[in-house]
Amino acid sequence: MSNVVVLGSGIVGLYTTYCLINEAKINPSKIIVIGEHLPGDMSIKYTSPYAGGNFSCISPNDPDTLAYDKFTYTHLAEIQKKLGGPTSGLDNRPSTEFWDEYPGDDKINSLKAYLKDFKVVPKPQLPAGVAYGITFTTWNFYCPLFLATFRKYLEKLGVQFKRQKLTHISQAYLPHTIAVFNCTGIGAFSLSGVKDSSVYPTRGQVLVVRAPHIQENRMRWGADYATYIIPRPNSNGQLILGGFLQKDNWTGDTFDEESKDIIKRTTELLPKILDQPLEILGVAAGLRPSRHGGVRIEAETKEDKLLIHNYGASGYGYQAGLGMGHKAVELFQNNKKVYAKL
Ligand SMILES: Cc1cc2nc3c(=O)[nH]c(=O)nc-3n(C[C@H](O)[C@H](O)[C@H](O)COP(=O)(O)OP(=O)(O)OC[C@H]3O[C@@H](n4cnc5c(N)ncnc54)[C@H](O)[C@@H]3O)c2cc1C
Ligand SMILES: *C1O[C@H](CO)[C@@H](O)[C@H](O)[C@H]1NC(C)=O
Ligand SMILES: *[C@@H]1O[C@H](CO)[C@@H](O)[C@H](O)[C@H]1NC(C)=O
Ligand SMILES: *[C@@H]1O[C@H](CO)[C@@H](O)[C@H](O)[C@H]1NC(C)=O
Repeated sequence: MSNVVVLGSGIVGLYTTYCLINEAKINPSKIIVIGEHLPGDMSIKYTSPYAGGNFSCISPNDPDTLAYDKFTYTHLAEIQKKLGGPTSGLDNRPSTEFWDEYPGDDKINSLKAYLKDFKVVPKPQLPAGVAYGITFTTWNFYCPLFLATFRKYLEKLGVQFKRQKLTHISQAYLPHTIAVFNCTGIGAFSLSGVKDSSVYPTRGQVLVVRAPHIQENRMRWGADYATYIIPRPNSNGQLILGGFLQKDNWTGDTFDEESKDIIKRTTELLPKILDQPLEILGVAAGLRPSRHGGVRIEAETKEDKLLIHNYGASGYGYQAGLGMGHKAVELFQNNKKVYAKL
């Protein structure tokens, strides 16, 4: 009768649930996912539907993050297959990334060991002001669709989803709960019992446009800006144009000046976007759940129950989150006393 609670139904909570089933071999009917917001919802407190949704070079260069990225990239084919193929909203697309400054050997050596079709762009082909560029085959997510498909897949296996807002972490402990995974994203800032003041938002704004003729990713990383173009797979031609990385800005409002700036930068980076009249479908702002010191994946024992934190994925929940879930579930499996109760 004992059960495992995953608090949070964003991409990090879903990946963690997946790892509980596929790695720790937990019977899905013993898992309950609780969230104030569930796949299908849109709210500024729920970051996952707003992500651009590609695997990119956005994440930092520390060894842990590089390992989470690699784990995720190399296991996404398995998830795509289980979720029914490209119609799940996850598929491969070509990508080009440019940097105004060389990102460093740690990053590049790590990426070139596993990215499919990795190539360095020859210097003469780099746009003005760009120091380094690569091309590779990446993973793209149509985030709202992927979240919904992932939830359906988990529900079909027997996982329960429950809508509930917790005001204190203790409410996550149901009568038979032996472990709680804390995947609350930006919510980790305000939940009492585990208030983490290291958590802060990095606001982004994106445009969703219809541009079926664009089927490639392109990014440019500058010292104080990020410009990106991300097609949404299986979305009837939707393209994400971004973006902004604004620390400590909590507003979910969108701004016309920012939209204009995004259009200017993205169409300079990939002029063929304008081969068709620009049809804007929507403008959205989202809060990346950032954390000073990086993601927190840690286990604590509370009485004889286990609390495993897994939050702070900032701008890379989709591309690193499966590796984060893997590590969090490993902490659970390593606690033989609690794990043995299942
Ligand atoms: C503009 C933009 C572009 C992005 N692009 C990319 C990209 O291309 N690639 C990428 O990898 N990442 C990208 N990201 C980042 C990505 O969206 C995040 O890393 C990811 O969504 C974080 O997921 P999460 O599961 O940690 O949090 P969330 O999705 O916010 O989920 C948190 C969950 O916890 C629940 N919760 C929180 N507090 C409580 C509570 N007290 N009680 C009950 N439930 C609670 C919420 O309801 C929700 O279910 C982007 C983000 C933005 C804003
Ligand atoms: C895709 O790229 C954009 C910009 O580079 C970035 O903000 C976002 O986090 C990336 N998405 C993923 C899933 O990596
Ligand atoms: C999750 O962690 C955050 C940050 O420490 C904390 O505020 C929140 O209470 C925790 N939630 C649970 C269920 O442990
Ligand atoms: C948040 O960002 C918006 C848009 O860039 C800006 O107008 C606003 O002043 C910012 N707010 C804070 C508190 O920085």
